[in-house]
Amino acid sequence: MKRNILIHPDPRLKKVCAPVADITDELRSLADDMLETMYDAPGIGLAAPQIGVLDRLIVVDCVKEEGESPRPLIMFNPEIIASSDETNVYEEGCLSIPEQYAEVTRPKVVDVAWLDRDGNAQQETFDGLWATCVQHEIDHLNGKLFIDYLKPLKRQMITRKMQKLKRERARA
Ligand code: K2U
Ligand code: ZN
Repeated sequence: MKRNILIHPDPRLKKVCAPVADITDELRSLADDMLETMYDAPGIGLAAPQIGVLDRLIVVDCVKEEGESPRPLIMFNPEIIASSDETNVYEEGCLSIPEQYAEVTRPKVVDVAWLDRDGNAQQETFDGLWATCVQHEIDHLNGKLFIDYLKPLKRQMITRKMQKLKRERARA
């Protein structure tokens, strides 16, 4: 079922998440809920801490061309094992920081290793939007948000906007 997405600032979004010891049916069901929540947002990635679960689990699907079949990826304990010196700049957003966008520079190509929903080890090289998204999601597992790459003044401005948004939502 669709889960509620935590909004920054929230202490749970700053935590380093725990590795998944074994992939249970409960975690598989959580991953399915995360995909449903991501598609509904809509987004192209979602990390477990964003729905308040402090485990190392992310889902991504960066297929954006209409007509192309979706490619939902469920990644347990994802790790970046290599990244290119060449970098890419992308205007990022975040479902936990709605309506705020800023340019973030990241390695252009990353090799990622993870366990899939059957517990099998996977490894793949990502570039373009997939590389940006996977790095953005793995940052979430380490308590890092895209605004942490911005200058302090810009970060504080965004944080204050989110605090105002949360006050308004609480009153609604
Ligand atoms: O982690 C999240 O909040 C999901 C983000 C992932 C993301 C952010 C920036 C760049 C790539 C991925 C959401 O998908 S934000 C919505 C979005 C949708 C399409 C392209 C960029 C951002
Ligand atoms: Zn995010």
